[in-house]
Formats: sequence, structure tokens, C-alpha cells
Amino acid sequence: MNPLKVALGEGRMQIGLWQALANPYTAEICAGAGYDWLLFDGEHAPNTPQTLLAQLQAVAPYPVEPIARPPVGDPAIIKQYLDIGFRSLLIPMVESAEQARMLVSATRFPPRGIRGVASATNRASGFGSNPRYLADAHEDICLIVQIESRVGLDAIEEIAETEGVDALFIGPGDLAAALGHLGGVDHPDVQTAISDALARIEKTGKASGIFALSVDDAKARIAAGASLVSIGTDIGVLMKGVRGLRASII
Ligand code: 3PY
Ligand code: MG
Repeated sequence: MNPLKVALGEGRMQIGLWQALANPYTAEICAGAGYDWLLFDGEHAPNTPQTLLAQLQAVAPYPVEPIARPPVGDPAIIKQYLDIGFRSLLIPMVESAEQARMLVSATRFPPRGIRGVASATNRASGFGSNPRYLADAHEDICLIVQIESRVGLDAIEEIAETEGVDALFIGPGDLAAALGHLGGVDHPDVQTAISDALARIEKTGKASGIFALSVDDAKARIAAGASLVSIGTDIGVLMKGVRGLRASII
């Protein structure tokens, strides 16, 4: 059972922390800090399947769901991430129901989809020790798609209707850029677009999520009904802590 998938299906709040340090040691520290999920970033952090694997192994003993974000929604990369043991995925830049269906298919073995089979040589199946893996793997897949472009905004309802999509997640940075406000996530046009998008996702019945930009932003999004909320990053926490410590002594 994937507790993140179950919680999103039941509309329960899931609080997460972004992992961009690409490091198993810091990932393990974060894994024990009480978050529901950690996002391991293959899009904007220096991660490879090898570094992601080391982080997965580091957090495995902790009650936290690891989510991986590939650099792009490519079935070949998705296959690798699933094989090393991720079962929750966040896919950037999703813009249509057709693309969403392709992504769902990439996470399912035939006849449900197109995922390639490596049952006895992958970590996800316990190196072949789980005889039910091929039959049951799809039940634990949690597929979260990012809405972060104008085209994506236009397609929210059709993407949400796609069977196998568990949640829609707003990427404020890319969305701001797409709306003509690069670096300007606070611009009123961007904020209105985000609020409208979250409200539309909510209406579809699928879980909505967002990368919050501050504690206040996170609280406001939670109050507005978002259930999958990233409230910070490992880099942000380190920057704040290390600078604050230095500034606290003369
Ligand atoms: C963005 O802000 O564009 C992101 O993808 C982070 O969630
Ligand atoms: Mg983005």
C-alpha cells in the first residue's frame, strides 16, 4: 500500500519537503523529521538514477513516501525510476490528456501500459522475491502531474479526468515564466492564475498540490484546500540555518 496515494484519494493533507541537495546523508536527516513525503528532484538537481537510488536506500527505514521528479516525462526514464523502487512520481510540464494517458501507460506493465519488464533484476520487486510484483505494481503507483504552462492551465479538467492521474501539482516558477513574469511569482496575475487553477482542480475531485514559496504561502494554500503541499527545500533550510547562525554571533 502506498500511503501517499491512499491519503490523496481520501483528500487528506500531505506535507512535503523538496530534496535538491542530491545527497543520501541529508536525505536521511530529512526523512526522520516528520514529513509525509520527500521530493527527490531529477529535473533541477544534480541527480542520476545512481544518486536517486542511494537516497531511496537512505530513507527506506523511515515512515515517509519518496517521490521522484524526472527531468521530463519520458517512459524510458520513468521505467528506470520505477525499477529502482520509486512508486510515486511527479512529472513536470504536463499539458494534455493525451500526454497524461501516455504517462499513466509508462507506469503500467502490459496489457495495462507500456512499462518494460525486468522483474528479477529490479529493486522494486525485491530483486524478484515478490512474486506479486508484476501483477500488483500498478496499484501502488501514485502519479502526480505538474501544471506549469498556459496550455497546461487550459487542459486542467481533461488531465484531471485521466484515469491513473492521482493529483495535479502547480509549479509556480515555470507558470510565472509562462505568463510573462519570469521570477515574478508574486505578481498578481500569477497569484490569480494559481488560485484559479487550484480551485478548478478541486472541482474535478482530484487532489491538488503546490510548491509553496514561504510558510505563509503554504498556510494559505492549505487553507484553500490544496492537499499536497511542499513547504520548503533542503537547500532553503540549510541556507537559512547556516546564515542565521553566522549572523547570530557579532
Ligand atoms: C516550479 O515552480 O516551476 C516547479 O516546478 C517547482 O514546483
Ligand atoms: Mg517547474
